[in-house]
Amino acid sequence: MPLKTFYSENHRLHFPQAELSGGQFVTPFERPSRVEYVLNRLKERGFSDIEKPAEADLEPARRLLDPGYLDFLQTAWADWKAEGMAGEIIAANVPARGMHLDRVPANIDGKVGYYCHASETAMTAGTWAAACSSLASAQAAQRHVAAGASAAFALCRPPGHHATRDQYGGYCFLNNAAIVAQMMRDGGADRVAVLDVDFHHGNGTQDIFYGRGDVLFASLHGAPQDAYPYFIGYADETGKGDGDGANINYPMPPGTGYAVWAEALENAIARIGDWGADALVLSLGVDAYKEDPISFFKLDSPDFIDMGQRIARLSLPTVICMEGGYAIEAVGINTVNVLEGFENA
Ligand code: FKS
Ligand code: ZN
Repeated sequence: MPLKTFYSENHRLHFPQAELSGGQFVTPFERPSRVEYVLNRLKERGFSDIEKPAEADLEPARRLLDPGYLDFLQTAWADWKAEGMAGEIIAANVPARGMHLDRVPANIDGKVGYYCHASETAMTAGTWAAACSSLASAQAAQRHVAAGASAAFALCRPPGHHATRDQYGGYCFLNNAAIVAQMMRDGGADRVAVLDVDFHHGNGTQDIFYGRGDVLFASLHGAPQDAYPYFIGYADETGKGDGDGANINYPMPPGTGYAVWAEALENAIARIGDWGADALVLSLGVDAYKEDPISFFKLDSPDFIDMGQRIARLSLPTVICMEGGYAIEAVGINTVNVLEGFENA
């Protein structure tokens, strides 16, 4: 069965004008055209089975995440406008060292700070709807795999892996990969692995499963000393309690090329295999690419084919969720290269 894609054009409802970058507001790197490039490349390479997903099912999200956070996401824009705020939602004040980390302000400006961990990410009128449509694609891909397909591709936008159980940031609002992993558990998989190959550490996914032994998280990423999200993603974060040993980080320094990166991948794949995963969620970002404007690894386009081949050797039912990648013209090629490698392994 050829790999099927799930995709909703409602991602376009999320297109903020502002990203705080280098002390300026710039057009966000995470922009709608990214997925247009992926779509075009999919069609070009014969992945023509592309389906619009049914509406998102928020029940699994409510069980896995903080319900107060979901309510906030849903009502933030209306509350922001009701306070007379002129622009897009941007967090200006976040709880810092020595302050209360667990008291939710009543004021919307305060709430935004409470539920946000990175102020580069703006919210707009359509953000919630777009985040739901992104989740809908991931969920449809999960159902497709649950129904017997070996794999499916969710062309998610906005991405998800930085979203925790109660915070947005890093262009992410709902953690699609984590919600899908939970749905696979609910559907009968005893052990689910989430492999995150996006350049950035999947702090949200790590956070959600850190204390659990039934979902393993493995991430290859730019070392936190040098890369967003800066305060998490070290190799010594290995899980806690029941989750002890079920969190594996591979932080790597600026300039890392495919030889070193692929060694980390092989290690992650071996660990996932040994752990006895029954199903896999792949957080697929292609920002490890050498020309990516906000990342510092040196992968080349053919490397993404090899990446897909290696991951396919796990031979697990796999839901692939799109995450980042900003060298826009190459995003389509690199993403579809992973899928082709995966298919033709
Ligand atoms: C630019 C700095 C950007 C934020 C980076 C966010 C990366 C997001 C991502 C995702 F997959 F979520 F989209 N800092 N001046 O690529 O991990
Ligand atoms: Zn990324």
